[in-house]
Amino acid sequence: MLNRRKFLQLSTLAAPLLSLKNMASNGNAQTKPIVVSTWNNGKEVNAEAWKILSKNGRSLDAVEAGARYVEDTIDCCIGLGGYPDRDGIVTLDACIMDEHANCGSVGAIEQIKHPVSVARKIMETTPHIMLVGDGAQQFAIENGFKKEPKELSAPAKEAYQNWLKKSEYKPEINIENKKGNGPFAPPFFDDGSPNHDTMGLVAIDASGNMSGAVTTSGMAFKIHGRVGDSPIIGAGLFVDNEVGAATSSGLGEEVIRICGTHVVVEYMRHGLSPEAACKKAIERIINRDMQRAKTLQVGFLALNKKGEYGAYAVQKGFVFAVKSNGEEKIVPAKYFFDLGVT
Ligand code: SD4
Repeated sequence: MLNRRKFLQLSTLAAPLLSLKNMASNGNAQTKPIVVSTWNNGKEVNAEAWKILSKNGRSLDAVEAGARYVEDTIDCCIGLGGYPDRDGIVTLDACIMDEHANCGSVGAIEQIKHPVSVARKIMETTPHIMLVGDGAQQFAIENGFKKEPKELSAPAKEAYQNWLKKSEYKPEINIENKKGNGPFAPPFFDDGSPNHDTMGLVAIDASGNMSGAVTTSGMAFKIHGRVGDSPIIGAGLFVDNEVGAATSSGLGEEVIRICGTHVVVEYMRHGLSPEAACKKAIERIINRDMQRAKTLQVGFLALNKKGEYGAYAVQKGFVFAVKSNGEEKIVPAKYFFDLGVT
């Protein structure tokens, strides 16, 4: 039986559309610059980006620096230390987009430490947007990126060996409040959310220009060659310098299906606040198949041109980090389902 809280959350799906006016602002407008990042390791990522933003640097440089920082750490979900696919190979997805709608992207690249910088190189030096697999790696090496060893990080190796015991192919992702286990699980917030995941960040610089970047090792134990939403412009990241920017985390297939971040930005274009826009995009995922939605997680995070930010998720547990002159904090996103262990 649904408890009252869950009923209230679900009933919002059936509620008539609120007027755009009511949803237009959540009142957290910031002075620029500002950067917002997914998950609670967004705090350190924001700090890296802030080194550039606070010196009147370009938002494109700031988001790249933030993504590179986390690509250098050992993390379940980002960089070469992340969990591998079901063949035991780490493949990375990343993208970047600037204020002129220039964008670059890499999918399923192997043995390259900074896929976000490869994405930027593609954006700045080729007529293309996306390179994948061997071609992306070849391009990276030709452009001075070092080919790194293939070995898994110690925690990834342990997680993979555990997974191999059953080799269950379950693309169920990241329902934080189920409390995972394994080497990357702790530390958790009190509410059960983990301290890391795919990194998506969007920023406004002192000149008022917006950029974004995403970097990830994607879904753990995926089929070799699978590419998620993260490197797909309009799915894992979208920036429109006149309106705002959005990024996503969670089960990429669900985000791709609805062109998630493009949808969020379009809702903002029509006057919705970042949080309301993220909520409307999440509703699309839930309305498609509510039973299925209960088994997965997707979170959207958005920032509008005014510096207002907001997020919404399918499940409890998605958090994001904010850094501006006035604020430095982690914010739990609102959500539809609380299907936790309680
Ligand atoms: C993917 N969206 O590969 C990524 C994974 C992720 O939280 O964001 N996890 O589908």
